[in-house]
Amino acid sequence: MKILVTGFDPFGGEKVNPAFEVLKKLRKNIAGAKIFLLEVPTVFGESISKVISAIEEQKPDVVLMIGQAGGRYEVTVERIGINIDDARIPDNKQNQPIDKPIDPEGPAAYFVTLPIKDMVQAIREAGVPASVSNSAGTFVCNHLLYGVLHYLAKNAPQIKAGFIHIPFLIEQAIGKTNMPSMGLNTMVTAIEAAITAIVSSASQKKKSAVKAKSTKKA
Ligand code: PCA
Repeated sequence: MKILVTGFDPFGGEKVNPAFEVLKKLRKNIAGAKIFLLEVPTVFGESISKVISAIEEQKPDVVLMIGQAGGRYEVTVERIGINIDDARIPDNKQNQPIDKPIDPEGPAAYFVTLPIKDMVQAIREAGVPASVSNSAGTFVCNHLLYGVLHYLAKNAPQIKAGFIHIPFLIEQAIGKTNMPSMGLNTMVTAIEAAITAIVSSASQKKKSAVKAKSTKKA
């Protein structure tokens, strides 16, 4: 199994993005899956094309995207990507779309195709607070999530994809009053637990498919 894990670069005046910091510390083999890393620019449009090129080149089985959600307390596994760009701040190339559909011809939303509840449970069992999130926002993270799900639905529905938002790192919270934050190693533990859940749910599905096949024959 090949898993492409992506992380955004810093934006909005931050010196780091926890997503990219986590990427650098991930093990390259998790629960038997090979991990491929990709840094993604926090830019509308470019973020989607960069991930799609990597998908076409590497042909992964799973795409797991990671982004920073400053202000959140937990690791949050996103459920849905919606067809709208509505930027509160400019991206890293000064684009600031307001109320603009990502694809005017596309459906309103796509559900993530990864086992989000299993991922949340695995992260919690690894000792890290986590929950399902029903909105990835309307900035570049949601844009990328929708864009990738839209591309895969049309071109490669066998490839599964999803998104995890992580809080600020502890050092990013310094000077921001009452701002929640999380340590880097804790975030790495959470992401590795989520990946382990993805791998085991895929192998369970495979097993039950084989079982169904042999039952039919008998
Ligand atoms: N978080 C932003 C975009 C890049 C990132 O890491 C977001 O939540 O949209």
